[in-house]
Amino acid sequence: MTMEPKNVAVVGATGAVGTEMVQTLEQRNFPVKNLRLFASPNSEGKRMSFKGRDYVVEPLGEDSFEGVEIALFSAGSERSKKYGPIAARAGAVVIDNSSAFRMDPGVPLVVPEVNPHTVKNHKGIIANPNCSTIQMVVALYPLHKRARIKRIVVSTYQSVSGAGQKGINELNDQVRALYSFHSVVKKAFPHQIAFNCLPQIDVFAPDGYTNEELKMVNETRKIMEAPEILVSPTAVRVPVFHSHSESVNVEFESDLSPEEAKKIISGAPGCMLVDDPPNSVYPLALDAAGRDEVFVGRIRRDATVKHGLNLWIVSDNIRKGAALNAVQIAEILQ
Ligand code: NAP
Ligand code: 3JN
Repeated sequence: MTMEPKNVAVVGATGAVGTEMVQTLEQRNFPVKNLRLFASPNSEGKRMSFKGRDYVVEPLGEDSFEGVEIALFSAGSERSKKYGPIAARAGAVVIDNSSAFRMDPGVPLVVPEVNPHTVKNHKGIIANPNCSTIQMVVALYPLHKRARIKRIVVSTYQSVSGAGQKGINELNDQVRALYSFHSVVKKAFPHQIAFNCLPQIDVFAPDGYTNEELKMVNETRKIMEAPEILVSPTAVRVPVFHSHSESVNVEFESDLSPEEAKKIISGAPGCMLVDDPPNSVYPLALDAAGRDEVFVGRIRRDATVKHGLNLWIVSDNIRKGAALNAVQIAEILQ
């Protein structure tokens, strides 16, 4: 089916996610009639390239969306809350990367490999899930369809690019500072991230979990349409530039052998099995960077519970965790 060219806007185009969105639209040859790029007033006049042409970044305003048919938002939840409904009222379908609308019952929360059928229910806004949730459900949903998941215990190892360009800069700057005996400056993270692991992503809720962890609980249930699944998360920031890794322990309702799980993952949309531990072959953050797939390995039985498996899941958080997932949603809309 040929896709009708659309007027597309990218809001937050100069950021880590926005830049990747523009590249992903180009790489997937998304049919763009006219492209508008929006960011903060600081970026006004900046030039970005798309399909060999230069585009000028414009400051975001209430009148930015006239004629826009698809608006990809990645400028933070405050901008989404304010400008998302304005864009939708102007006739655009908003695909929002922030948490602003994810748990709104009237807004589809979409991972194309899991619940593409929910896209059609949109009323102008579609939400893109959190990166840590996306890669986990892409890998677990095909296993859930076979053996029904009861409980997930997940620990994440999240790269600094999840905190945007400022997170990438901070790891870079701190490593350089430490190797030249300068003092370390901390802004993007609550502690030094270079040569460290921080068990805090975002702020703590009263129950002791961080917002990042609560997103994994609530979003997983909504996307998989399985409110009964129990999710016990710990989200950790690690000194890695790109890709999030996850250690995932799953309890199923019925038995699922590691061999069958590997077979299912091998054929599952968006997944790639990388699992040959004796030869030290398993998913790695460095290998996943810049790739589209969710990589799954170290699949093994957890003999301490009735029907348990352990897995190691790795994916590029800015790509499948944000930009690619959003562009895939736009492709479904066509
Ligand atoms: P980033 O690198 O800091 O980029 C932020 C973008 O927002 C920049 O383009 C910035 O423009 C723009 N912006 C900031 N204030 C603005 C304003 N007042 N008006 C218009 N544009 C404004 O952050 P990022 O990593 O790309 O993430 C951006 C957002 O995407 C996050 O806040 C989050 O909501 C979402 N996100 C989602 C996921 C996910 O898991 N799906 C992952 C990461 C991020 P300037 O360059 O001009 O400042
Ligand atoms: O820290 C990460 O690895 C992912 C961060 C995502 C993020 C960062 C700032 C604001 C989000 C998100 O997508 O949930 C938000 C937000 O929109 O709340």
